[in-house]
Amino acid sequence: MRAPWAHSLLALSVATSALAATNTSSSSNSSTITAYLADGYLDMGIASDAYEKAKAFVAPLNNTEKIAIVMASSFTSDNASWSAYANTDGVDGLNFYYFVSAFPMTNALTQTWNRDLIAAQFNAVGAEYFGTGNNVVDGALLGPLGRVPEGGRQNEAFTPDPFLAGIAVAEGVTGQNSAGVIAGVRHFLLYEQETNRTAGGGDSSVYSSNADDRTLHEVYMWPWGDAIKSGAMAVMCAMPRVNGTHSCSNNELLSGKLKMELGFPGFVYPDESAQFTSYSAATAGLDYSPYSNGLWTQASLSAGIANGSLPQARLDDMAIRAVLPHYFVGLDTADLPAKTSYTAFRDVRGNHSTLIRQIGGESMALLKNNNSNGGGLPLNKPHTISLFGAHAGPAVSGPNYAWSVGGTGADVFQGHLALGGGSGETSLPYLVTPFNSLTQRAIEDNSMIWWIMNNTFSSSSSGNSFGLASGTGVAPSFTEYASNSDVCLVFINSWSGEGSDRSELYNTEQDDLVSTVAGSCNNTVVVVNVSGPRLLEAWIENDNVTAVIYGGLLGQESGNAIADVLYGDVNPSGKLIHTIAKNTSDYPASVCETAECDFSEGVYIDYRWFDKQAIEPRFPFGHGLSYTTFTYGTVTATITNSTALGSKYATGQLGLGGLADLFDEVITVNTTVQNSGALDGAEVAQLYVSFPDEAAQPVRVLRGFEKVNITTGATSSVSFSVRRRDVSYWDVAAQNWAVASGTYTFGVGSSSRDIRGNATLTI
Ligand SMILES: *[C@@H]1O[C@H](CO)[C@@H](O)[C@H](O)[C@H]1NC(C)=O
Ligand SMILES: *[C@@H]1O[C@H](CO)[C@@H](O)[C@H](O)[C@H]1NC(C)=O
Ligand SMILES: *[C@@H]1O[C@H](CO)[C@@H](O)[C@H](O)[C@H]1NC(C)=O
Ligand SMILES: *[C@@H]1O[C@H](CO)[C@@H](O)[C@H](O)[C@H]1NC(C)=O
Ligand SMILES: *[C@@H]1O[C@H](CO)[C@@H](O)[C@H](O)[C@H]1NC(C)=O
Ligand SMILES: *[C@@H]1O[C@H](CO)[C@@H](O)[C@H](O)[C@H]1NC(C)=O
Ligand SMILES: *[C@@H]1O[C@H](CO)[C@@H](O)[C@H](O)[C@H]1NC(C)=O
Ligand SMILES: *[C@@H]1O[C@H](CO)[C@@H](O)[C@H](O)[C@H]1NC(C)=O
Ligand SMILES: *[C@@H]1O[C@H](CO)[C@@H](O)[C@H](O)[C@H]1NC(C)=O
Ligand SMILES: *[C@@H]1O[C@H](CO)[C@@H](O)[C@H](O)[C@H]1NC(C)=O
Ligand SMILES: *[C@@H]1O[C@H](CO)[C@@H](O)[C@H](O)[C@H]1NC(C)=O
Ligand SMILES: CC(=O)N[C@H]1CO[C@H](CO)[C@@H](O)[C@@H]1O
Repeated sequence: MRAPWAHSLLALSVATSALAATNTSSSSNSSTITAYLADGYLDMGIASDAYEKAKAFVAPLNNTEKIAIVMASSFTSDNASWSAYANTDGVDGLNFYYFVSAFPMTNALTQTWNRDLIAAQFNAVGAEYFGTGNNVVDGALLGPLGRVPEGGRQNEAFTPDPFLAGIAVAEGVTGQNSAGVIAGVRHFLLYEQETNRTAGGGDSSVYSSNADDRTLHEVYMWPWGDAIKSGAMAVMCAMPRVNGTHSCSNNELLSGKLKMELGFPGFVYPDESAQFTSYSAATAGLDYSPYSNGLWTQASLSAGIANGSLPQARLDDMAIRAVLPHYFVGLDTADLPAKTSYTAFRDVRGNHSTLIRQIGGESMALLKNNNSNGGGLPLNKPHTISLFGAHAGPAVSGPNYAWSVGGTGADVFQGHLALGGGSGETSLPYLVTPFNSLTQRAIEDNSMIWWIMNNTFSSSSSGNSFGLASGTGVAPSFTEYASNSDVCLVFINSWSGEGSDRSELYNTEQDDLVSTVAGSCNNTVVVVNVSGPRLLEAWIENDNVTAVIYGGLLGQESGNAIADVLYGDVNPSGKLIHTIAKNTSDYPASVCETAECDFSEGVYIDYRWFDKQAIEPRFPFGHGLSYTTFTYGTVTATITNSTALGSKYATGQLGLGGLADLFDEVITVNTTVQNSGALDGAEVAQLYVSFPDEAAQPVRVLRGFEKVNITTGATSSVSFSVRRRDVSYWDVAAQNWAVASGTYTFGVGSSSRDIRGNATLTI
């Protein structure tokens, strides 16, 4: 069912790592990096039992059976029986199925900065996979990370900040695996845009991402370490090339970086149009392929074994890696239901709608709020309310829409937007729009509610001649409704999806709508749901715009979640996961239109770039207000493991996620946060680290966050645990993570540009 452009992701390129270079295959190219689990190079840790079971399962099999496994076939023989995995798309809910839930998209989920909710959503999605008989989730996207603000899949991804993405994906992987399904993580690596990811089916013009070694490690590989450490057992390689070589045939990337450096013990599988070679994909490190497009068959792989193109040890390793995740998540003992058809009534939703609404509400960031003169938020039983914009209510048909935005360059959705396109488009069973939920509120509060659910409605065509005959004394026009309302709610969105990047970061039609309404309404509240960063410059400084709430795409309960925040049932606690710039040109990168895409901005994406260049953002990364206020206490920083910090370079054994000591907790940073306002609320306290010069790091990087719920007047203590890797930089010459000597500053605050207290430490 999936379109050929369905997923893609990442390919790293290659600086030969010291670790990887030592193990080369003797049986094929001497330059080929091998990463056979049987060589014992990896401490299997939490995967040890699964590895032993996988080895025992594969040991008696003959090559026919091993090849069947790796080419995603099922078999039953004297020795064993094996069922191919059932994988399907949908990081935030199953694609295509009826009677499944449409969860908030990952960009919204991440805006909660709430570890428990991230785990809970991924677990609930996993439960719906299990219930429909699917056992591999083509799931979490660490690629795209977010280099390109126009990137079409930013709504499926976490955030351009590698630290936050890493913490979030770890929660997600754990949550999903514990539902008894295999959390697939996509796409390895440097897949940062849709444009030219395919080239009319041919491979020659698929773009190549070229990043330097330091950028590769400090930004793009970083969150994969967390994913693998937490038990990611399936990794999808991507459509683009890296350093000129297709990701799924890229030995340096798959065997060098993913398996030898990040200690990945499971299987690599290709995106649907991402496998271009047969033996060299296998020797590069591709393990399992439901999408080999005929490149892997019993005949071709047997011939490869026979003539030496495919080493026997490699086939054995592929089979073991393919089987290991089955044991890791307990599919050997689970009672996985038979896979259901897309349309059969097997309702797997449980009570997930409650979680969906909670996440939606907790994810919205309050960017601006001027509640003097009775304006702004939260709303308090307004007498007259008007709703403006196509995003306020349902599209003319729905709730689901064309699956692909590929090639359309769609930037605005003419209806309430709750999902992106492509593999991010879960099948909505229903959609609560703001129109639904706000009408209900108006009924409860005895308010009066008007609407114009069109971005360009022309008052002249509406027939002013009806005038008073409309029955309310107010003709349906932007200005008439706006000037007669206690509060004017304007709804705007930005749409994108797999297969197409956005063509703009703001939309004139929508911005004109906001300005028109604000021109006649001194209490204009704007609700923004985005697929990626959206500029707000056209109207953000207008004093009549009293409040702005901003979030990702919220799934099936979208309208309820928005109303919960507008009316103060939920006190906003979302924080931006990307920087909102004043100008498009303030961002360091945009869509690459050529075959070679050089990541020349290096590690400086999102706020790292704004800080380096001293560019004032409109709203910084991490920003988000509350209906209450928070006061921070003194910050302290203490070394908790000086043994670990005694050596400059990481020295531990290679385990899942990287060298084991990278994950040692070495420093604790403590502070307190007081709720100094009149309402209960939650604050996301953020830890930013500034390094000594030797480390050559950005001005500050996020290295911790804690979301705390604090009742009015109360004080919470907040403690950040800093790992060795969090104070390390990638030493290109040494090909290892190093801790620089010198003074580190630990700044704690409410956003990346609102540091409330610092502590320093010399290491
Ligand atoms: C790509 O090439 C650059 C420059 O040679 C190198 O630093 C980088 O590590 C390579 N990337 C990968 C994934 O091999
Ligand atoms: C592998 O084993 C199966 C059944 O156990 C058998 O049918 C098949 O012929 C064997 N293949 C080879 C190549 O020996
Ligand atoms: C061996 O290396 C050559 C050149 O780098 C490459 O074309 C070929 O595909 C490699 N063979 C294998 C089995 O990896
Ligand atoms: C809007 O204008 C009205 C009429 O002048 C005034 O009563 C009200 O306080 C104003 N509201 C805001 C939020 O400024
Ligand atoms: C909005 O209304 C105008 C007329 O005022 C109409 O031309 C346009 O098609 C409408 N837009 C949508 C998306 O329905
Ligand atoms: C603000 O709204 C008032 C009507 O309440 C209007 O007279 C004024 O021009 C508006 N100001 C701006 C800057 O749009
Ligand atoms: C990349 O995409 C752009 C815009 O679609 C196109 O003009 C260009 O030819 C493509 N480049 C390659 C190498 O395919
Ligand atoms: C401190 O670090 C050392 C060296 O990595 C490690 O062996 C030890 O387990 C750590 N201690 C604690 C309490 O984490
Ligand atoms: C705060 O507490 C409320 C009420 O118990 C709960 O609904 C909400 O999820 C909590 N938020 C956080 C961030 O823990
Ligand atoms: C930091 O806070 C944690 C949790 O409250 C506490 O256990 C720890 O002792 C504190 N550390 C220091 C150095 O104050
Ligand atoms: C914290 O340190 C930074 C520089 O590292 C400085 O700009 C900022 O003003 C300090 N903030 C506080 C609250 O001390
Ligand atoms: C660095 C590394 O992982 N080296 C391994 C290479 O493979 C041999 C066995 O074939 C292991 O003993 C080494 O540890």
